[in-house]
Amino acid sequence: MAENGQPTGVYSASKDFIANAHVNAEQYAAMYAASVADPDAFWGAQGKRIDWIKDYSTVKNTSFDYGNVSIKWYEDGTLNVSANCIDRHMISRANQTAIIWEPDSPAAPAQHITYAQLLENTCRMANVLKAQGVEKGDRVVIYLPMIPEAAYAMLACARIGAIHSIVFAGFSPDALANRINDSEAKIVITADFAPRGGKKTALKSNTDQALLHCDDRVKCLVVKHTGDQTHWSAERDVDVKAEMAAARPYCPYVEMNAEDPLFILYTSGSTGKPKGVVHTSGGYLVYAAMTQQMTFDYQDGDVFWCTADVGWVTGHSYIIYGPLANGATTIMFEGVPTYPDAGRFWEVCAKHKVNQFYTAPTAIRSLMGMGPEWVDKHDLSSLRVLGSVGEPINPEAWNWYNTHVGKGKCPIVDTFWQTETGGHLITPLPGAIPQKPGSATKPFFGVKPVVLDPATATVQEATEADGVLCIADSWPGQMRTLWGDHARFEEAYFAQYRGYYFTGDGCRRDADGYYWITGRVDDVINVSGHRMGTAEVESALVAHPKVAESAVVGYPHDIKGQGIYAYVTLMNGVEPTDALRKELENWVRSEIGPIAKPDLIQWAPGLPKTRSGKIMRRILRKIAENDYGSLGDTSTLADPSVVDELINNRMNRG
Ligand code: 6R9
Repeated sequence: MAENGQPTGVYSASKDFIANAHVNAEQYAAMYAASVADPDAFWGAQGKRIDWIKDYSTVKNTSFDYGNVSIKWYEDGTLNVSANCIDRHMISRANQTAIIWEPDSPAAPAQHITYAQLLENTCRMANVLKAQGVEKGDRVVIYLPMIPEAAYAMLACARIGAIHSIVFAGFSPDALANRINDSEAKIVITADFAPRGGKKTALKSNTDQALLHCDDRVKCLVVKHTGDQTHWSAERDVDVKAEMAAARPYCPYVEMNAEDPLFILYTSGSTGKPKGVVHTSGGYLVYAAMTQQMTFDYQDGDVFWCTADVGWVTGHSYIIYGPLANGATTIMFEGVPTYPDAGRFWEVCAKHKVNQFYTAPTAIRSLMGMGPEWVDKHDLSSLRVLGSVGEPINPEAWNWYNTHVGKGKCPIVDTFWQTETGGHLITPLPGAIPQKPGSATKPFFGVKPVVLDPATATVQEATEADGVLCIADSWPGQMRTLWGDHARFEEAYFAQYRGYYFTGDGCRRDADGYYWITGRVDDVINVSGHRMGTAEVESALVAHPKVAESAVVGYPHDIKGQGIYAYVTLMNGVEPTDALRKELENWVRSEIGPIAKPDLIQWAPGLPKTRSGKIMRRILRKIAENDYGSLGDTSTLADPSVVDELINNRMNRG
């Protein structure tokens, strides 16, 4: 509702909502002030929301000092994350549903997995891993569809102290092999096939291909999910379901230090190969649990649905760790929003009486295009809070979400955060912070955002500011390092703006102190909420024998947020044809995965380069945006005439 019924562009929750919320405006102000004034006291108290085996005596020990960056929270405490997400709920919630699994096909029955069943299945999986020789500190790669076994596998790793590294099931064999090798994993857990939207991805066959490039000792655990035939290697492959059925139903959990790694998750950076973001156990869990409860105003008994995939950080923190640490009922959805029709999300919301619904702007935009009738035919009266994540939400999509899904009565939490941050950094708390469509609003507790002038690297003190977004001090959910490369960690996040964590995002702060994320300022693009380095797509393209050179940039795309625009220079004598364009699209699909397929490929006989040979991406971005009137200074180019050629043959004339 707009305040006073006026279309002010500021939306507040109802009085009733505010009265029952965990946090109201006064509480937010007081708690936020306390959290930044005395982080030790604040996080010392918040740490008690999880169970410790040995209590911590220190809370925060962190330094953002380039050259000596070190981040430790609760460092002498010990705990087990799996015990926190399962065992501790056994007294009061053994028969409560922990996970509702909704399969790809609505004709198949949903599964309601209780906390007691979650414990048993996690223990069986843990025993299977142990029988395969997995020990504390070992890495386990998980390459699974959105099925309950993915949750069991994550929690089983946490239970025995193994470090999981999930690879999104949409990634190609090459991407999988790189991640198995970089983390030196002992085991990969996969499934025969991944059904999605009525189609099947051959995960086992992808894994077979990946393992050709890995150490022979890597074992392959296979969940027979669809039951379709796959190639089977007797010495290497293990039938997970059969082994689980035969395994002991209980497995003791291991005592872990707060700073022992819980998982690695690879994400795209602006340069080089994907980065293995490392999250540890204690601080991450405290932060995931607290944000899940506060940001969504999760109340005991609510049904929580985050539509992300566990292959992304959102699935880690808000399908598995946050909700389960809080004893919630969390939905795990195998399918897609448009199968069998554009009403699937809303059908599932009605069927399971979902209270909090959390999705990405790209999904909202694509459903918006199909018309409101798909929403209107389902009973959405159970919804209380709506969430958005992954990219800025445009006001048009915000309004549609608010009107058609929330019926004007559900606060929308636009949560800004990153793989690196473990949980929400800037977000409304629904009972406390009025929303402005398109703004992530205010910082979460303990988070100190600063806006820096990128030219001078100075902090802008005025309330109204425009620049790059950094964070001035650590919070418990922050990543600790990059797997095997602490120097790269410091270089990527702490070198450019000394003393600060650099998010890579641009940002504006308005007169009310609200933050508006304006998108990445580096060579990272955001396609349908999936993060991608332009360098990754470029190196896939140049790996093709007919490609001499390529430059990839993002351009505005109505549904995906950003599309992938590739400029390709072919080898001498190669004919640029539509067939070759298709071939290159398929090539990138198979090198990285379907999400990386270029939307537009422009043949570029030459690329705009400086005299020192650097590609001027600024110019290529402008041409891709169809905004070539304001190219800026092109005088430093080695050959300015290539620009006219590129403009004349541009692909995006919309
Ligand atoms: C959680 C997740 C992180 C990047 C981030 C930013 C963009 C995420 C956003 C948002 C505007 C939001 N981003 N949430 N931009 N408003 N609410 O998405 O992690 O995949 O690592 O992506 O996504 O650009 O830097 P990740």
